Amino acid sequence: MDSLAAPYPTTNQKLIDWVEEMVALCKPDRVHWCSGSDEEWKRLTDRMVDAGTFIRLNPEKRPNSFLVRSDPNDVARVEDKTFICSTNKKDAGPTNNWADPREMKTKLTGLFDGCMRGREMHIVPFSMGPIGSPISQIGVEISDSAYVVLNMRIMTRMGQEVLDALGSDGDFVPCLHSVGQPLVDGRENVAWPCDPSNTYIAHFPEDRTIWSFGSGYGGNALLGKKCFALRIASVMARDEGWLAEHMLILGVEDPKGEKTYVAAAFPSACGKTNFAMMVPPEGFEGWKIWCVGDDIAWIKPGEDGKLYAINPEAGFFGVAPGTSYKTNQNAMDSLKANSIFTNVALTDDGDVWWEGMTDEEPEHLIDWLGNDWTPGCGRKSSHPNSRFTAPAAQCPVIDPAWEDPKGVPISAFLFGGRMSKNMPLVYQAFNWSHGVYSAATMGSEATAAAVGQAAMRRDPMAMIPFCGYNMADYFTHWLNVGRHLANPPRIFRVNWFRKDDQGNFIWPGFGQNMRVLRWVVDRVHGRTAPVESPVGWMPRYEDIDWSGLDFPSETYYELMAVDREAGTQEAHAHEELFDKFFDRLPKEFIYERELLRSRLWRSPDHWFLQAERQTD
Ligand code: TSX
Ligand code: MN
Repeated sequence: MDSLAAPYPTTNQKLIDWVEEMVALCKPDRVHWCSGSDEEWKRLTDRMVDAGTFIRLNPEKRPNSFLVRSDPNDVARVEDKTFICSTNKKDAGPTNNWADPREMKTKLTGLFDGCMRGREMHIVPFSMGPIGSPISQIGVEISDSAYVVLNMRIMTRMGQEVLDALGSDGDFVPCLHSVGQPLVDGRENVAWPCDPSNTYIAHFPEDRTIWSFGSGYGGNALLGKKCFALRIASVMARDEGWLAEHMLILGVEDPKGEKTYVAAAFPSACGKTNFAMMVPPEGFEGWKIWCVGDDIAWIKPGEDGKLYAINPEAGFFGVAPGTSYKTNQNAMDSLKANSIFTNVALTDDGDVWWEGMTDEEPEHLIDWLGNDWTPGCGRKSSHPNSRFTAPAAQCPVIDPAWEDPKGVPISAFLFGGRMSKNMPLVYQAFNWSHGVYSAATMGSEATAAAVGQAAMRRDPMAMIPFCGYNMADYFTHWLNVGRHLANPPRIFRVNWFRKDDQGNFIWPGFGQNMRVLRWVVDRVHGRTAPVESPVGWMPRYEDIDWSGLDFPSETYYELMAVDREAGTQEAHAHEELFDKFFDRLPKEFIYERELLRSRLWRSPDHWFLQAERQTD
């Protein structure tokens, strides 16, 4: 019998065998190997417009761009349906859902059996990272969703070039995806097929494969991103001595043209994309921020004992609401064309709008559910997790080295949460293990409605939803990576979100964060000496470049204050996190915590910046 999948545009037997097996399992009507060509893009987008899934935006306002409305029940990653399927439950760790790999494969084989009947199977070869870079990896996603294909074409390097790079014996990560809605028994297609009641996002770290069923949205369906580049890649990184991190990468260029690269991890809703392409404020003429990536970093030790990072992605899949020319002009300019918008509102002139995009609300919109919307109607026009998918190459400040196959040298790691009290604007860790400890204990405040009080949600390295193995082993891996580096990056904690007693943000944030970055760069190059505080090395007021901003030293010391009592409570709270990992927690963390407690209790009053301010 002739194969549906032939002719093959590859000689890779492992790939051919896997595709044949998946065709037999999923039973699609047609099979299409994606080339990544413009003709293919035109054919798929035309088809999606005809099917009513895509709305073509006004070509004068937003060329080659489309709006998509998902099923209202398929709007975000589904963490409770996300599984790490390692042989031993303990290898998934206490922060992941675990399922037995054989049981999960049996269950999913049942769900995938015939799931593509009446549909086309797309085979999407993709490279995470520049094709041919020694840090890059190849994946192949099989999907029955053209939305997935078109997003993968923006978010990754996709198509024939990747098959050529794969060659006949190259290795790849097989990623199987279906929206889970076969067109059988006379069922009509719908604009956004999905199966929320049977959704599973399953990772098999031991054979490095991904099976995703039932959802067409974001990280559930674009399997190169969170599933591969973080969950599976973190396992590869552990085994091979590198890091796969939930980090943005940016380059700071000083007026002399010297470039310093920084990688930074923030939990969600901290403005990572804004920070990644920030515009320096007034007073910083000659300084420039270059963006390498806004979400994921793959980081490997180089021959010179430094860490080198690539952005494995080729696009931005950013949260739309709150993105504006005021908060992030470079993101706005990145999505002027060739972009896909999901679950935002449609304007009367065929463009998109979302909450926070402009100061003035349009007089009329079609909201993300397809209903009429007017200002004051009491509903949001866009879903809070609505997204833009835009090519990174369109970012006006994309770093000239963003596709350099050897990566960019990382001089500093920043870790930051959202804390309204007690956490200073910035401090530098005393050393690598103290830095890893600081990163592992970070988190963000979530308002616990019941108590009406801010509760800490710990999110070590912003990796809680994305580490593909036991996070205690992940901490150990971090400690080990630093130990073997001759020139490890310096580690910093930052917090843009401290509030005063009236509940106002103390720090203006956004472009003003450049002042913090400048101190980080000065520290990295040994150009400034810090003060030793109980929590870490800190800048004095006069160590920060204040040109162009009127920021009084009293306010600064309020922002930087470390409180003996509150700090001790915080250190105590770390135990709660550590208890989860008990037997596998690195010993270093026990000692770091004791050292922190000792510094907080035994330091004389003048070591506390709060006290320094009062005695000035
Ligand atoms: O992205 C943010 N960043 C990083 C930017 C480079 N946001 C938005 C967070 C939600 C996603 C911030 N919000 C930042 C920040 O540094 N800081 C704040 C808090 C803040 C909000 C509004 C103001 C100031 C601070 N407004 C005025 O000062 C007028
Ligand atoms: Mn992310």
